[in-house]
Amino acid sequence: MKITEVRTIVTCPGRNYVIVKIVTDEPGLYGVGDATLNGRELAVATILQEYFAPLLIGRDPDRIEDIWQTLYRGFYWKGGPDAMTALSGIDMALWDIKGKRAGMPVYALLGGKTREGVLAYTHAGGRDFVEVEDAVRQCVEQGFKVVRAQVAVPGGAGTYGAGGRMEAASATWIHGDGGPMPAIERWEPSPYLRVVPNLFAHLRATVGPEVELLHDVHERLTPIQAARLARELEPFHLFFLEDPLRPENREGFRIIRQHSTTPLAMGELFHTRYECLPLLTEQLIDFIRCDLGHSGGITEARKIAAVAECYQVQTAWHGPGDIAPPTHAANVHLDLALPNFGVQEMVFFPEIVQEVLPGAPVFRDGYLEVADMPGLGVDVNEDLAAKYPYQRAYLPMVRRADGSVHDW
Ligand code: KDG
Ligand code: MG
Repeated sequence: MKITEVRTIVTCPGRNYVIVKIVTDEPGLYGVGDATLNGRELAVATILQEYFAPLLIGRDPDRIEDIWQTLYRGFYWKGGPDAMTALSGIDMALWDIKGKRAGMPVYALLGGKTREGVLAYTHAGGRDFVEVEDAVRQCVEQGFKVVRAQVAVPGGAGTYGAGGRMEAASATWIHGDGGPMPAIERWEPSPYLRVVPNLFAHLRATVGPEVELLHDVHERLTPIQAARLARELEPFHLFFLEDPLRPENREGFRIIRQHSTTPLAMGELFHTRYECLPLLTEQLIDFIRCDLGHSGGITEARKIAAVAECYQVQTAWHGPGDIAPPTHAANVHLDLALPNFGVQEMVFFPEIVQEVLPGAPVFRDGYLEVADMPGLGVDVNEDLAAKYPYQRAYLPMVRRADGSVHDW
């Protein structure tokens, strides 16, 4: 069996997605993967088409590890989010082919199910505590046992990821004379540090102790600020506090750990196992949440999970709306097989995305399921995808009250 074509499909059915379709010389046998990197879609598409695709033509798609090593270690300049996203899309498509060829779902190839369903969480946000409370209640009614809660910060322009249940973190198009420009959000740590513990006090008082709650800091704090927040959140027993620090400052997690027992999660901005290592081996986090679409696909995530397992760290792979259904499906196939799975982030895709990219996991009573069909169970409708051409879009940018730039 040989790879005959690597197709890159860029489409925007509401937001931009980059899809990889790997075609083989076996009639009708192809694999589909996701290579979407929010705000850098065309850079990844160029890496796929100009650098990776020519190396794949004629290769045996069964040799996933060898192809992975070729596209990572084979290059002198390796890694980075753009190349790792391209590699992730290829990796998923190859696992899809392997499953289809074997007549087995990918989770079966990964060792088989260790659980019947995948515990899922989604987002509840609002402009004030009552709106967040209502959103959490709606999630609970829908069956969610774990909910992420975000509230707008008083005085801050922008929603800080608190735009509602189906929050679309990146779909910000502002058309100026030069085309779309990023929205600017304002950020000050003091109001944020005051409002978040009060939000969780309100939620525990109103929705009770049973629903598991978590919160995403979006890497905006300094180590000592994050330590204060983690300590002040202790009475509210968070499932985890996510991404308290920038990914560059892994040492800072030691300071948070010294001050608090609030469980910590990190990893959506990591691209390889090497970035995860110190947080795992020093037991500085409790959940590792790499993005399968940005860190090397199923092949790399399995290895990260295996190291995490040694330290009783559980997985919580990134699952927002800005990665396409094939990554969400890959998440759930891996979650079903992993012994140290923790929780899975998910979104409900709009109907049009489900038509262009069928096969997203299905949510039922708190858990995610994938269809019991060979491969990842995903596809791409290329004719429909072509009707939604790429549109340049930016994530919001963040500035302090004095006008200086801050991390998003
Ligand atoms: O592109 C940025 C989003 O993926 C990010 O804001 C989502 O932090 C996120 C999350 O936890 O889903
Ligand atoms: Mg996050």
